[in-house]
Amino acid sequence: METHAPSLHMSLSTGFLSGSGIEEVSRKIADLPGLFADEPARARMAPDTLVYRVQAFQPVPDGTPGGLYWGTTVIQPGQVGDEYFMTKGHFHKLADRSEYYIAASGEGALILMDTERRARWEPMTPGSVHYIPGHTAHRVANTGREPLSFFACWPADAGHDYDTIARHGFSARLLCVDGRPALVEEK
Ligand code: PAN
Ligand code: ZN
Repeated sequence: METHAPSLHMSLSTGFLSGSGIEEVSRKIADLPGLFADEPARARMAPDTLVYRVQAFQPVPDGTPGGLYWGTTVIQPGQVGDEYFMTKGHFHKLADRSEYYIAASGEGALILMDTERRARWEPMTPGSVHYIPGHTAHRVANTGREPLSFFACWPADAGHDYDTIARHGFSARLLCVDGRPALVEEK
């Protein structure tokens, strides 16, 4: 019987994906107006400062029921004011779709918010596995001094609703308070 080498490879230590069919997106400081509480501090930073990068392997068309996607996100260490570098965060467009995140390296926090706007967070350390239930907005912050990388697996028909978060934000922000992460409610 013939064997085929898989077309995708992932480093278990960094999450870096290589192979064919990988899509990449980078989010720089200039791409993230309004994301952080201290917008003047963001606007003063070098616009091409990298905040995070996503690599995604999407073997079936967007929206395929039953399909699964795989991706790696790497968030750089850094802060805007006293808020850690973080992802934009989203609900899924098909709101009941769930997702797994697995931390590969670095230190971080998974911030979750349900539809009643109740927020909580889970520490991310290498090997920690996080189940994100449906109807739950999710975002990750890098709370450490090294890049934070994590793997994600999500349904191909989940889609991303960024709009709700862009308009209303999360109800709490992960800030560096006395040198430690603290989830601080928005006033
Ligand atoms: C992840 C995220 C990734 C980047 O793959 O898309 O970490 O975060 P934002 O999409 O919020 O910018 C995922 O949750 N996919 O569903
Ligand atoms: Zn998601």
